[in-house]
Order: sequence, then structure tokens, then C-alpha cells
Amino acid sequence: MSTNSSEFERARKVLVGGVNSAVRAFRAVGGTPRFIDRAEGAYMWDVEGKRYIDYLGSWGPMIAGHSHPHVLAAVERAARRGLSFGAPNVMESELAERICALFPQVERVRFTSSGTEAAMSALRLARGFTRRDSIVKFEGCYHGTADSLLVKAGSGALAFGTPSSAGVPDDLARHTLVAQYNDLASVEALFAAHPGRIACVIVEPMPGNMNLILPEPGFLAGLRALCTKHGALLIFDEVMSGFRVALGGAQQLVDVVPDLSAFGKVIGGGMPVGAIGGPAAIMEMMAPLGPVYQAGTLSGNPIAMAAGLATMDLIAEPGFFERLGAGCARLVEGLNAAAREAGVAFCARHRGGLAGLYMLATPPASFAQVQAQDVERFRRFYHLMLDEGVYLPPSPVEAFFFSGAHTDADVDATIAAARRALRALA
Ligand code: KE4
Repeated sequence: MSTNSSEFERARKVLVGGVNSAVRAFRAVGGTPRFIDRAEGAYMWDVEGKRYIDYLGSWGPMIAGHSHPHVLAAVERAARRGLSFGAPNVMESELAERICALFPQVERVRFTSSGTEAAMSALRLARGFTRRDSIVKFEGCYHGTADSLLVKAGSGALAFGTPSSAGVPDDLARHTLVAQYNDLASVEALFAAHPGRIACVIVEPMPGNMNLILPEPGFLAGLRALCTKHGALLIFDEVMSGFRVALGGAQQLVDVVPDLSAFGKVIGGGMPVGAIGGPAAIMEMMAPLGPVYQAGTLSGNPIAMAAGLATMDLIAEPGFFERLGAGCARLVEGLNAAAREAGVAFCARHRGGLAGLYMLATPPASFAQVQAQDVERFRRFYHLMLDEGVYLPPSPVEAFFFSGAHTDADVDATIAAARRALRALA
């Protein structure tokens, strides 16, 4: 009989670390990764048949829940018409039209097959448009695995203590300038030290890769003003926050308009999709119209477009985000009440369907505060919850994800499990 352990042992013989994405290896929490056999609605089942209430949601895409009938039917219809053409398909235009309608400054879209490609292409576009080489990113923010962005990165790079990856040439990394999130002065200092050389500032407007951090009042507007003043482009990486904290992403909530946006996750509905969006004047610097090259064999893949369109149908339904936010708020309130009852330094918060839980008495406002978490207690909490059948992201520096499929009963069961887990930590 297949077990998680036997499958992990088998995988490690042929897959590096037994996984195809580093954060799945459970290195930040220890123990054996769960090999998922199937998923439906708010639930996943591992190869041993154990059911989990899923708050990973494939790291964000599954906002409508797993295997939603509307999405499966769309994927099946598309699959019967062909899996990939390498030629234009009308669904690409349809999904791009939906994005343009939600983000007024987005006049042109380019689809990719991952968030990494979207952020990487947005960076190259900013460098090509401004003819400048340096970029500004924030310690703890993660934008995928393009070389220039694996400097002081978040997510798995942070969890494994390798925020600046090996293999990135110093000659390239020196063009990546690192500031502190929620610290405008650190950005002003970089513009002062590198006049006329900064092509862009790339930021997760509501970071989820150093766990969930919220922008302090004026921070994002301040970035907007600095970029405008210094002729740099402001790039919002909304791969995680887009279509999740609100239908119009973080930029809808904070009312700050970036020059370029990177999207992903939800717009693929579980299939590989990323996207760059922005004004035609900038976007049309990209091939085939302009000198900034960009391409991808499976970009705009019809199956992925069908899954994305069907997911967008579901989240655009009246009341979806109100219900998503209300359900997530109820979970967060229950978790905070459980922490108070247990007398444990633990808290949670959310924006829309993006949430964070922290081994801290109060929610962190900075990368440094996130780093102050009691990681060992997080590990214990994580496995107590996993044993209770609650699947959280396996890292203290990752946000978690609520879906339209989570019911009040799921929330109540999760709170009850957390109450028992936190009492065990007290
Ligand atoms: P992908 O290349 O993994 O599709 O997207 C990269 C990316 C870019 N920008 C942001 C804001 C992101 O959150 C991500 C990917 N997020 C991680 C979760 N922290 C994906 C999980 C993984 O690496 O397996």
C-alpha cells in the first residue's frame, strides 16, 4: 500500500528533494510531505486516504475550490478541441478583455505560463522602456525565480535561508537594489544613490511571501510618487494578491495605479498562466511590436485559458468576494479567540481571501518582525493541525488561502482544531 513516506522515498530517487518546487518539501516544518491523490471543493486527500481541509489552494489558484464543475466542464470542452496550437486562439483575447475591464490602466496583456515569467518579462520591459539597468525590490518579497529577482527573496528562498540564490552572477545581482517594505526612506535613499539608473521598483503591494504583510498608509502612494519623480516604472506583482484580496487586486483596495502589473495563479484556475498588463505605450515595446523580446510555447494555452475564464466567471459572480471575505474573517476571528483562550503568542489576519497566521502576539508590519516569529512553535503548531486534518502552507513565511468552497462547518472545524493545537502549545 502506498504511503506518504514510501512515495517520498520513491520520489527522492528521481526528483531533486522529491519535489518539483522547493517549498513543497516541508523543509521549513520538517516531516514528510503529503502526496496528494485528489482534491474537491475545500478538501484534499493524500495517498493514505486522509482528508484535509485545504488552506493552500495550490498556493492561490484554487479560489473557487478544487475541481469545480464549471471549471472542469470548460477544461473538458477545450481539451476535446485540442490541447495546444502554438497559434492565436479567441479565448486568449477573451481572458485579456476581462483583465483590461478590471484594471483600467491595463490596455494590453501578454500571457505567460507562470508568475516567474510574468515578473521576469515585466522587469525586462521596464529596463527596455527606460533604458536603465538597476531595479529596486524589497527584502522578503518574492517574484519567482528570475535571476535578478532571487536577491533577498521571500517564500522558499527565505524559508531555507538562501534569500540570495547561488548561481546568480555578481555582475547581475549588483543591479538589484534592495529596500525594506513599509520603509519609504529606504527607497528614497536608493534613488538618491543611483540617480537616473533605476528602471523600476517591483513590489508585492500586499506581500504574501514573507507571510501576509499589509502596506502602511501612504507607503504604496509614496512609491508611486517616487517612481514618477525619478522616471522609473512602478511594477505591482499581483500574482498572489490579484483577483484574491479583491476582484481588482490590491491596487483596487489601495487606489494606487502602477505602470505595470504581473498576474498569475487565479487567472489560470489551477492551470499554468501568468500575465503582464499595462498601458499600450509601455507594453508595445514588447515583441513583435517592439525591441523587448518575449515568447513562450504554451503561453495562452487554450486549456489554461478555459480554466482561467471559467474561474473568472465564478469569482465575478455578485457577492463572491463579500462571501469570501466574510468567511475568511470568521476564521481569523476564531483563530485569534483560540489564541487568547490558550494564552499563546499567536495571531491571524486577512484581506479578502488572502490570510496570514503568525507565532507572534500582534501581526507583523515588516520583514524583521516576521523573522522574530517562534519558528519551532510554528512547526509544532503546523503538525498538530496537519494531524487534525487541516492543511496549511508548510512555512511560517507563507500566507494562506481561503476559498469560495470553504463552508461554515469547515471554518468551525478548523477553529476547533486550532483551539486544541494552541492549548497543547501553551
Ligand atoms: P510562479 O512562477 O510560481 O507561478 O509564480 C512566482 C510568483 C511571483 N510573484 C508572486 C507574488 C508569487 O507569490 C509567486 C509564487 N508564489 C509561491 C508561493 N509563495 C508559489 C509556490 C511555489 O514556489 O511552489
